[in-house]
Amino acid sequence: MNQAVLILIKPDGLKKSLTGNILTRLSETKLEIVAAKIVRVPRELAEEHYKHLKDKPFFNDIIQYIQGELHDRKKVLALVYWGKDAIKKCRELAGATNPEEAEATSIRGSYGRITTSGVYENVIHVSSDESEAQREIKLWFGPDEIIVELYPYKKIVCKECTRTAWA
Ligand code: IDP
Ligand code: MG
Repeated sequence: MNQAVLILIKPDGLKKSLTGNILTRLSETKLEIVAAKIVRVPRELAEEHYKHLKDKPFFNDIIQYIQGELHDRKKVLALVYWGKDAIKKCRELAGATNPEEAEATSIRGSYGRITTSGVYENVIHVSSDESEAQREIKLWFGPDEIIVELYPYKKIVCKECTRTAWA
């Protein structure tokens, strides 16, 4: 069954210059990239993304982590991969959440670490299931930023909108 999945290369992945390596690993899946962008992550987006973890003791740490506060890289690379069993394939390649428990050859096993303050710096985010993938993709991307029609959308006419354009 074709699925979409949100992938984030987290700030530690960018700081360690792992973008190429991670994308090469993901290309083993033969999935299609249908959206991609660099994002400076506002706190509200970070909190919404990780809202299922808001009662965890490490919540504030992972908000800072995904915003790049720990790595002097205040951005993530966000992508949507699409194709057969996309979530399972990408989660398998990513490996377990705890990089010390992740298989050594997985992305997290190869490149992740646990900081002295206990944050799992695991270089990549992969949506965990289909409903989370849909929630996350809608949070990170608008319909116009994805080159296939994943979910129903509507047209909004906004005459009074202000937007940025090239001068
Ligand atoms: P996932 O990224 O494998 O889906 P989640 O449980 O959704 O795992 O956790 C989100 C992120 O929060 C993880 O990728 C990791 O960076 C961090 N994290 C999760 N559990 C822990 C923990 O027990 N200690 C420290 N950091 C954690
Ligand atoms: Mg998760």
